[in-house]
Amino acid sequence: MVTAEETRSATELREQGYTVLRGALNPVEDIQPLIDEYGVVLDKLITSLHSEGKIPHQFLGLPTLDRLAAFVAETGDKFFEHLSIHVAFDSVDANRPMYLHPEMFNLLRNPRLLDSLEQFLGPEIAVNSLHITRIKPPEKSLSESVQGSPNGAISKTLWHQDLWAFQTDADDTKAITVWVPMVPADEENGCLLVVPYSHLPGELAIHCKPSERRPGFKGIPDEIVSDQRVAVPCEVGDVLILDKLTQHSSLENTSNRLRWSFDLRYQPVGQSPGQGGRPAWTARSHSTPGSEMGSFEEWETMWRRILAHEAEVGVTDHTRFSLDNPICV
Ligand SMILES: O=C(O)CCC(=O)C(=O)O
Repeated sequence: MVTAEETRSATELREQGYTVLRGALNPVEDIQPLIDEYGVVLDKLITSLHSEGKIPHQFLGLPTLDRLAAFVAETGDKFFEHLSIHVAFDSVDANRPMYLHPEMFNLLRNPRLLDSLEQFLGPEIAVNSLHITRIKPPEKSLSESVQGSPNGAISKTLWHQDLWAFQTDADDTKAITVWVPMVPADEENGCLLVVPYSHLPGELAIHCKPSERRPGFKGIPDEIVSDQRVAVPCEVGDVLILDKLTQHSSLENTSNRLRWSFDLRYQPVGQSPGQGGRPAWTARSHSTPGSEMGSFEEWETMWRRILAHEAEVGVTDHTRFSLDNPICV
């Protein structure tokens, strides 16, 4: 059932390229179980890394959010894959770590979330495999190398449009970005910045890859991004929806608090996912409920198969960075 409020959100997304669904999720029922699960997974990870002599501290006595921030600040991206559902196209390791745990699957298939996405995607909704974990400790606690070369998973995210991360066969796919904060996100701890209406020209803005002049840079050069930038603070339970052409970035975490979120991608069932052969799986189907992925175990098995297959055949980075524009060199 589509309410008047939902219709306004769909109009807002179409017209300005983003919309915030305030209170779409219940912090206690929908978010806290995932925080609790991270606490357990992190504890096991730290215990095992420490017993193998790979980390000197166990960050004991800290609540989950502080322990997560302290662990990531100290280890950077070294063990980040264990905490991340993003699988980059740069490894041929079938056993690479990934955050494959039940509460993550429960968030991807959360009924309240899917209810709120129907207004944008219709009644047949698939999860695109382009989903990313962002765990950003205060910037000042990060190593100098991370601060000098921002890594959008653990430090600020540079300007980009999400379309760059899709292959061209997904150009017509009606994928949307669904940004879910695990903690309140504001201008101090690095909420998102968007350029309203930047999706309307309909073309991919120039995305540069790292070059001699811009080592560590990947994205749209700041100087060609409009000044009309809007910060989008969110509370836990809010969900930010972005068009895949909307230009966005994140602010730096200048606070003393953690900034933690997931950016998920959903699309209508049956459209091309544009993810190098990784399938989009059905999370909701009113017409064929039996096609929905029913259990965490199925999801885990799907990913284990994907990783094994990619290790066997090799994977290629399919993103659309350029160096042929003068601004990129
Ligand atoms: O959370 C962030 O820092 C970046 C999120 C993002 O780029 C996205 O949602 O596409």
